[in-house]
Amino acid sequence: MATKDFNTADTATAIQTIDQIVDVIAATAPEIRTGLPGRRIKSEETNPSGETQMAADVFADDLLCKRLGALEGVGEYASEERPESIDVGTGDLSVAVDPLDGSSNLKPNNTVGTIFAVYDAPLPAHGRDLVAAGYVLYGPIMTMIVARDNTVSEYVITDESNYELVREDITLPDEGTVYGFGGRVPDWTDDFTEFARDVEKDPSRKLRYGGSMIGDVNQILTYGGIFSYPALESTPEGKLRVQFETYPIGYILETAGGSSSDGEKSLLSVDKDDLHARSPLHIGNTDLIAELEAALA
Ligand code: FDP
Repeated sequence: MATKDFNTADTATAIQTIDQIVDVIAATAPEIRTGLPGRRIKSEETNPSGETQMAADVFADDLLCKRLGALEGVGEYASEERPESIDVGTGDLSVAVDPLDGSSNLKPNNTVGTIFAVYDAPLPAHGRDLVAAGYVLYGPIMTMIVARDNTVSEYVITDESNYELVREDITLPDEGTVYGFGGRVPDWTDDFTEFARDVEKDPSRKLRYGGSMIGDVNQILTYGGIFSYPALESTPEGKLRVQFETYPIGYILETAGGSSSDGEKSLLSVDKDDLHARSPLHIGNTDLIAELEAALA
């Protein structure tokens, strides 16, 4: 994927702001993780997508809004948890965040994550305006994936003031060995069901599905293969949100040499002008995404 030129005239400031955003995400993640145990309960509120918020969603959103919004180079902040984006300053870059992806997994204590997308445009922005994206995975080890400057890196976050580069230039393995598909199987379309059954026929592949997108995506980044949260009969737009989930995840996977799709085209080419719009998501090895698009055509 070609590196994007910045829209803003002040490229040096934009690069510095991306560095600061990554630092803030890494410094805030340990605090989010420490705050989770007492917040595995539902709040009284629903988010703009109509889902009941967990106390942890609100907590993580408040922390990230305060910290990211304080950066001079950031002009707008938006998250899955608030109806509108908010103006936080005069900077040129916008940050869109899913503060706690997979938060329904807190109850059974499965993986959750924090996703961030940095756009060089006002929100809602387009996939082509992304200049960086990444996520923190709160697994047995707290790791952070960052895609920027045409490269994907992995860091281990040890505490509020330390994170260490552990893998550079991450690319998807050539032979993808895992697959995971979200949504209720009876709610899948016939074409998608047929595709999924074909994927399963290959004995070199095995099912790895956890139900938290970041955990499932990280399996693909590690082992190669395909993960989908497809269009469903009941919800043709699927479940995942464009600004906060499908654009940044598409950007990360494509930067790592894989492909992304909404079923027809790259996730980065999806045109949606609503801040909370949704899209089907398919990410993985290029051959599998090509097969998927052919199956759904
Ligand atoms: P969650 O509702 O727990 O926050 O986008 C959110 C997400 O999790 C993804 O992480 C996950 O892939 C998907 O929804 C799972 O949703 P369902 O269990 O409703 O299929």
